[in-house]
Amino acid sequence: EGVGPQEYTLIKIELAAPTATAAKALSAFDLPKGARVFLVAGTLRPETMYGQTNCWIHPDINYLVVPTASTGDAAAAVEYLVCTRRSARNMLYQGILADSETLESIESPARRRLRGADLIGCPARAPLTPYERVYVLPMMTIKETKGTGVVTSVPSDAPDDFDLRQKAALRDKFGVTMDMLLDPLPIIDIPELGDLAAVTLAKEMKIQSQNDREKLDLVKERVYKLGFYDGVLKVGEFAGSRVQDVKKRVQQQLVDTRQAIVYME
Ligand code: A2H
Repeated sequence: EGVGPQEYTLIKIELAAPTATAAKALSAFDLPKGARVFLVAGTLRPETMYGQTNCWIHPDINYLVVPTASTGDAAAAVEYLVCTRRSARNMLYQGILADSETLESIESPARRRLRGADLIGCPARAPLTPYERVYVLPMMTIKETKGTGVVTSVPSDAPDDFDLRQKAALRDKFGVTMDMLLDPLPIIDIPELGDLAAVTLAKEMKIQSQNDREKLDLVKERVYKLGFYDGVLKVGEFAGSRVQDVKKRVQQQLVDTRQAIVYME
């Protein structure tokens, strides 16, 4: 990790229909009628959002549910973000949150929190991916000290975004069913590696689990570098363009359409 501030794109993934467990947990927050609830996933790769297949949360993290700054449109429903307390504090300083939030309200030990486990299995809507619904799934390697504590899954290009199909015990523990697991989508073509680079390299390197840290980091590094310098988008408005030429434009478009927020830490 670098020394300077890191810029993340926070992708707004809207809860579509909460499960019974999630609905019960959320009802304790007394959100105003019509409130929209978004999981916000921190990413360094907004140009890969065409390939999202699910949203990762950590089952044991207690998340905050924070209102965003008003758009000036009084009729618009209030939007709430699900994120770690640490990232909410950063968002406060960056003007992302509603004026009602203060350092005291965020730091208060009495502040109600939402357990990640309660959101597992919820269908959600993510921008740019062709899947109409992606599901909230558990990931144990999410760090509370990075980004928002929510990660979006792009298995074609992120070797960390592993496959729960091979994890029967983990699925059973959290009530994850096979229909929640969507296939990786080919979105970026990398010469020599093809259009499912992370999947291909993970196979080649015989990566068995998320605990193969060394191998995973090698693959991550390679896919990231090659994707950025040699990758060409295959889908969407910028199909045919090189990743490095359009990364910023994809981010800008997501921000302009209020589907993402720029966030620093
Ligand atoms: B990236 P860096 Cl396609 N815990 O997004 C663990 N990982 C986290 C996290 C957290 N709290 N918050 C964000 N991340 C992930 C896309 C992606 C990412 C692709 C390829 C590589 C990649 C889809 N997942 O990251 O330590 C997020 O995954 C490889 C570096 O700040 C975020 O970008 O460098 C990345 O790690 C940020 O990691």
